[in-house]
Formats: sequence, structure tokens, C-alpha cells
Amino acid sequence: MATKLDGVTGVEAPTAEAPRSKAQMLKHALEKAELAFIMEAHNGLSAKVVEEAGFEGIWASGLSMSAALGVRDNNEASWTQVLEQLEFMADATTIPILVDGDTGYGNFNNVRRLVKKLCQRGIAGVCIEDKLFPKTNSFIGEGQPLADMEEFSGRIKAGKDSQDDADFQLIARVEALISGWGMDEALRRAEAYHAAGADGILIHSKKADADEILAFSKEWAGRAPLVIVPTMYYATPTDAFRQADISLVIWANHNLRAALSAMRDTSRRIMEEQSLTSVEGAVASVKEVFNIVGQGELAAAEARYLKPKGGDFKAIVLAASRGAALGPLTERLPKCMLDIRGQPLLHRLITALGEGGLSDISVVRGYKKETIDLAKVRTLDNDNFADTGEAASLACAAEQLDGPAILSYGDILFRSHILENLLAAESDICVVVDARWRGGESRAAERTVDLVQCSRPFTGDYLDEEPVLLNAILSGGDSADNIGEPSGEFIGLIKLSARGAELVRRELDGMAADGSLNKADLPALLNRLIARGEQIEALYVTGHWLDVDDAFDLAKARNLV
Ligand code: SPV
Ligand code: MG
Repeated sequence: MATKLDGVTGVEAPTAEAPRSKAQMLKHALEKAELAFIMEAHNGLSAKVVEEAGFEGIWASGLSMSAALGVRDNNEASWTQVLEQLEFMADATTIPILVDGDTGYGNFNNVRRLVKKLCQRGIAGVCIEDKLFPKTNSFIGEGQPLADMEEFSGRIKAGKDSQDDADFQLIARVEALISGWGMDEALRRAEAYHAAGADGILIHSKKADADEILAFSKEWAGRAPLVIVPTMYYATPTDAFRQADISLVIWANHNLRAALSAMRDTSRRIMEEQSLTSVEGAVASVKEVFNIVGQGELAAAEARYLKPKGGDFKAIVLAASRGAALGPLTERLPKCMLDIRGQPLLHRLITALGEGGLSDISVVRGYKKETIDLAKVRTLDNDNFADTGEAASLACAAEQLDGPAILSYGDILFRSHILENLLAAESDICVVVDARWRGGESRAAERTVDLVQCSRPFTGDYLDEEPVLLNAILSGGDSADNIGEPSGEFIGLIKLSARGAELVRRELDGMAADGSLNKADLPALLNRLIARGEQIEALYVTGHWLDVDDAFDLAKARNLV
């Protein structure tokens, strides 16, 4: 196959190095030995679709961009309005855009400014046609007037002299065949435009067969890359273009036309049926829309750049106990290290805390402490775990109670909104209470449940902003009668403000002093604070969390995560 770059020098198209800039990519598509294809787009979304499909470049069609704006292809959209569309398209994609620059929007002077602006917006190339401003689409009418060849050559020179990017491509579009001026005139003009500096020639035809295009190509003999738009001679096999040494095929308007058909059909159906039912499966899902515009990237960026709510909080995770109710399962591992669908429970808990913005995390270990070895997590040890309870474990982390903190049992998992709402609570001490403990939980009576009694039952009235207070919480061994009608179950998650943390630390000291620390659980500590007159807020939730006390919980957790 003859080289397409330069029939005179025979310089080979560059193939060894991957092109980098978008302009270099377009230049490469024009100059390489293989036939290249670019596809029409008319806005950011369609440009993304073109890239997604795997095309080497985008044709920013004048007809399609105009139609998408609801105007005619007669320069009714101003060139700066087109420029705005192009900017969205370029930002949305990584492949080069060849823009349909119509006539260049005026004379040489307008072309100069156009090319400067296109380079600034990261557009790889422009195609200008040898007609007069305001232009008319080539498929409308017969014998449209052509620009004077010398004057149009001046537009090309001016454009090439104005490009700030050395690789920017300017394609000259020859309309002589369409306007009925014949093959000789088409070749004469193509030669003149090439001599004026055009990087390629677009030879346009509105015939239903490719005869005149192929004849032109034969005469042209590879003097510069040839570009074609087979909209009207669409039935010609693509191999005929390959054999004719065409460089670039533009599929010029098919996304706009596909969108028009689909939008008409969808609107008509919804209008007729007054329902979305039959349409829903036929259109892209909302999720697909989120995906193509990169919603996931924004979520990742938010996690990276927004100050997380939990950033000021330390976390203390109480993970010292074995979980004896799990029997042989915890012979070699504490229950917090049991596998929940491929990940230890504690790892999932740490991840959930991290996603809430907490990065200073302490884990109090005890049983089989050597199995708990986590990167980026402080480990503190309650070596007396067998004879002590949660309060003593918390006391091992007392030094960390030097500011706002989240306390968590080591055997729970919860959805992110629970932690988010807890972090937003304004009280000094706030505990999370599941109001649904009785409704769905017939096993509640058999389980070790930290029942609580609150100032008000859960009503579901989310507009009620009056805080709910914890009146009492059932401590280990206490009879359920002690707390009256329970309002819910403490899930094992507490928020402490700096003052709250200070109160807890003092209470732990008091418990150590009066000898009650070693046997106390967390509820005992909370009850002491209540008895002292401290207000503890209860944040009601309804499910969306789990704990792992026994094999039944474990199975449930494994199914849920
Ligand atoms: C366009 O897509 O706007 C073109 C190509 O200029 S054509 O409509 O075939 O003239
Ligand atoms: Mg056009």
C-alpha cells in the first residue's frame, strides 16, 4: 500500500512512538498507514459515547451541534456558542476533536481568531470549507457559490500562521464536486489549499456512490492525507476506501440522528401510555447516566478532599473479649477476628470508621491478642481480660480520651449513616439505640441485649428535634425489670464530645478508686454518669447494624455483608 503521508518524499507515517497531545493523536490518525475513523458528537455526553465506543477521534459536526441546539446549519449558532460546546466535549474526553469550522466564520481574520481559540480549548484540528459565510449545509440545494480560491487559500495560511500548537491540524474542504464545478476544479483547488499549508484535504460528495471520490483519490495520488464523509454514499464498502488510500473517514451525523429517533420514540410512548412502564427497560438506567459522567470519581474526590466530619474524633474499639458463646469458633481467634465474607469483622469495622473520617483508631485487645495486628491502628492491651469487663478495657485506653471520641464494641457493624448522624449529635454523650429491637427480633429475649429506657419512645417523627435522653440501661446481670418498659437496644456505639470524654475518664478513675472498675460493663459506666446527673442523649436508629454474639449472629452477619 502506498504511504499516505507524502507521495513526493515517501516519508513513512510515524508509528513507533505513541502520540501524546490530542493534536498529535489527530495528526497520527491522518498520517498513519491504516484507514482511521472518527465519529460525530454534538455535546459532552455524545463525545463520551464516541470515546467509549473506541473511536480514534471525534467529529464535532456543525450540522449536529446546530440541530442539538435546535437551530439550522446556517451559522445561526454563533462561533463562540459552538466554542462553548467544544469545550465541554474536550473536557469530557481524552481523544482528539476535529471540529467542523464551516467557512471559518468570515474571512482570514476570523479564521485567525478561531484557530487561536481552538488551540486554547484543546481542540486538535479544524476543517474549513471553501464556501461563503453564512454557510448552508452542503446537502441543501444545488450549485452553492464557492469562495474565490485565492481568498480561501488566504484563510488557510492565516489559520496555519495562528496556531499556537505546532501539531494542530487544519483540513481544507473542497466543495467543487458538490457545487458542480467538476473534477479538474476540485483537483486545482485541492492543490492550491495543500500549497497554502492545509494538513489534509476533505473531498466532499453528495452522490449516492463513491465514484467521484475514488476518481479524485486516484488523481490526487497521496499528495496529502484525504478525508471523506460517506453520508450519501454510505453503501460503499469500507474496503473501497482502504484500497483508495483514503486516510480518514468521518461518520458525520449518526449519533444526532440516533438520538433523534430514540427521543421521538420515547416521548411518543410516554405521551400515549401516560406511564413509564414500557419505556423503563428500553432506556439507559439512571445509574448508567451517573457512570458515564463519572459520578464515582466525585465520590472518591470527596473522600479525599472534603474534611470528613469524623476528622476531629478518635475512635476506641473494645475488642478484648473472646466471645465464648461462639464456642469452638473462637478457640483460636477472638470473635472480632472472625471472617465475615472474606474479611475479619474488625477490619470491616475499622473501614467503616475510616469512611466516617476517623483515622486515629485504638483497639483494646485481650483474648488471643497476637491475632489482632492491624496497620495504622493503635493497639492497647487489657491483659486481665479474662477477669475484667468493658469498663476495664476502656480504662486501658484512658489516655486516648483527651478529646472527642467514638467508642465502639468490637463486634458490631453498621451502615455509614448511623456513624454520620452520631458524629453530628451535639450532646456531650450520645448513645445509639435501635428502636426496632422487639419488632423484628424475636430472639431478643434469648440474646444478651443492652436494653435501654429512654425519655420518649421512638416515634419516627423526623421533624421532632427535641433530644431523646437515656434514663437507664440494663447492665450485665441486672433484671430487665430494673428499667421498666424498654425503648430499644444499645448497639454499642457512643459519641463523646471533649467534655464527654473528660467525664468518662473521671468516672473510670472513680470506678478504679472504689473498686468497681474491673467487673463493670459499659452500661454500668453510663448508669453512673446518669446517676451523677449527666444527660446522655439517645440517637434512635431502626436496624442497619448488626452484632455478633453467637453463631446465629455470625451466620446473619455473613449473609448480610
Ligand atoms: C457536518 O457534519 O456538519 C458536515 C458534514 O459538515 S455534511 O453535513 O456532510 O456536510
Ligand atoms: Mg458542516
